[in-house]
Amino acid sequence: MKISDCDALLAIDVQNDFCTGGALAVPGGEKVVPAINRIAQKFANVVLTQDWHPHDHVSFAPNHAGKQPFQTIELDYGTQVLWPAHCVQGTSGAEFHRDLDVVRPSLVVRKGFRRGIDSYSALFENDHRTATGLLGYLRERELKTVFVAGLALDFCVRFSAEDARKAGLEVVVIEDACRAIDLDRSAAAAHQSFRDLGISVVGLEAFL
Ligand code: VGL
Ligand code: ZN
Repeated sequence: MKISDCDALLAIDVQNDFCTGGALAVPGGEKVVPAINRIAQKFANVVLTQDWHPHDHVSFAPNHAGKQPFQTIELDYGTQVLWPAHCVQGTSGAEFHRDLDVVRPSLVVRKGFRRGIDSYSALFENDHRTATGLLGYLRERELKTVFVAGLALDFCVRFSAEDARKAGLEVVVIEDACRAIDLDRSAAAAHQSFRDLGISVVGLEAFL
């Protein structure tokens, strides 16, 4: 695959809490780190996202009496999965994995920092209206294709890829550089959505 200056690599939420031993560990989450570091060498434009919640965030199960992690609640913007408390602002769980290359990226987008709304996507929060600013950045920088990798394939990678595609960008998900939570077949649902929306899925061999 030939990478051009109009391409961006978007590495989603490669943070301690999504890796082994973390508060919301994604199976094999840390395995994306060497893959992302290697691929990032090929890109002139690398963007990181960082899930960045206040301790009283609406998506945390412990903030809802009688609720357990992975149950859902209805909020005014729709159904919200309740998660274990994770990626709390300023904690070590919210830091990037220590081996992630944080030097090459030119932008870090924090998301999920409003108490009352979750943000899976790097572009829009879960109300699908509140912008993070990343779409404006991509447009102003005239970046046309977004390669997406990171955690978790079936939540933040999926929502980011969908929003970028719906905004008219070309989107390529680098499957081997992602890992899924896979709640209630959510990984299969993500793949179906990628097919429906014309989002490409490639493996690491595309970058050899
Ligand atoms: C994520 C659940 C809650 C993710 C973030 O990065 O996929 N999932 N917060
Ligand atoms: Zn989160």
